[in-house]
Amino acid sequence: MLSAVAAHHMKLNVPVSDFDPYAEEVLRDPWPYYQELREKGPAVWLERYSVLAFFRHEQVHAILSDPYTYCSSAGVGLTNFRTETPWRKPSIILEADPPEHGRTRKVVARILSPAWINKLRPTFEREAEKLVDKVLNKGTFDAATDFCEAYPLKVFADAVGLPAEGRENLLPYGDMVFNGFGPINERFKERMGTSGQAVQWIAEVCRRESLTKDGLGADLYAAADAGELTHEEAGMLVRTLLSAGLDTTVFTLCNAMLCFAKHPDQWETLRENPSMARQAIEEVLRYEPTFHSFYRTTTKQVEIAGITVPESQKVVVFIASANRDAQRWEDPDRFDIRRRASGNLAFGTGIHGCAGQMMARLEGDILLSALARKMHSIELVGTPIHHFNNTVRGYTSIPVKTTPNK
Ligand code: OVM
Repeated sequence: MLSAVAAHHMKLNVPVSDFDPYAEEVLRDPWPYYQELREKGPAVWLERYSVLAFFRHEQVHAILSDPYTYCSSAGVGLTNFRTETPWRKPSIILEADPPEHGRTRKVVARILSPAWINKLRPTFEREAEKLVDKVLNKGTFDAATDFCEAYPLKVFADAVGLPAEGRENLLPYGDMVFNGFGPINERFKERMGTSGQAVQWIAEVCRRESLTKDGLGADLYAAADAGELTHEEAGMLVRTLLSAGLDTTVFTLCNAMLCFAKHPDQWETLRENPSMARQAIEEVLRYEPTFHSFYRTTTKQVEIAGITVPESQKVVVFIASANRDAQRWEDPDRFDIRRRASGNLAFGTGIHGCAGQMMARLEGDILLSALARKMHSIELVGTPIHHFNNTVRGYTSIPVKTTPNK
């Protein structure tokens, strides 16, 4: 007799795989797995988790562009909020559907719009200069902790309006959030077990009284005063900024540093043309995206790439794999800052596309241009230590040696 799982994938008529996106060897180097899975067909049944997985750019893009069929309110992780209890109160922007989503998204989009955040540019630039001078002075340093963590923990946390004390809770909290989009595995449980204090601290600093009067947090509460949100919702959206805004940018900066340490010719190109910083960041996001996968849940039976997907089915899209799809990118496994990398799916796409992407690009652009003007070379002097997380990829340590420009 067929097992229920085997019967399920046969009904869907798609290849089945025992691929585990959360296994250590996959997290360490997912790229060969993604390639093999893209080649299997437009969709693959992951029997371990009973989800339908998409690895090609075409379907990933199509799914993210249709939020009515592929909804977020049942959770954008493996956990189905209709049948299981989420580990924290669902996000009122990420884990919400239209029309409710539109109201919160509109406010967040405004405070993170280019016009709004460009006010931050002078401060971000000043802090970048200071930090770059400091590490170049040291010569040998840990790019992950001394540089990639230090910058967002200073400038982004300041921009939100957080107190200086307690910021060591931010990365552990984010780590829990991003582990929480995967299965309730040992990795998640271990983090949960040690992060009670971080949850407590986050709840505390989301309150209006904890925030400065002139930050993004205060802007959210001002939107509540204006009647666009309730005050409780403003607090929930501060939690969104703190959940989504730190680990992501820290790891993206780590990935950028490692890309350039490993591709000195590309560093040479950027150093000769510091104005290429923004497009360089875009290629880092394509080639080594921080966010790897998230989920949607079907609201009705739907046909995609000739497959009939039943209602209430969890589907997982591998945005990182889409970024290396040879059907979409020429020579996808080559890191090349000269290519046109826009259209990559590192920030997702559609109505849930990253609301903070302009902030992320601003941080990356400013740091990379400061480095390009001041740093001659960067070289690994030890083995980077990978940070294992169910959803995001980054590092806890990147030992480097740099030389300044003459
Ligand atoms: C949120 C949230 C948390 C993590 C990530 C994210 C990528 C949003 O709490 O709304 O977007």
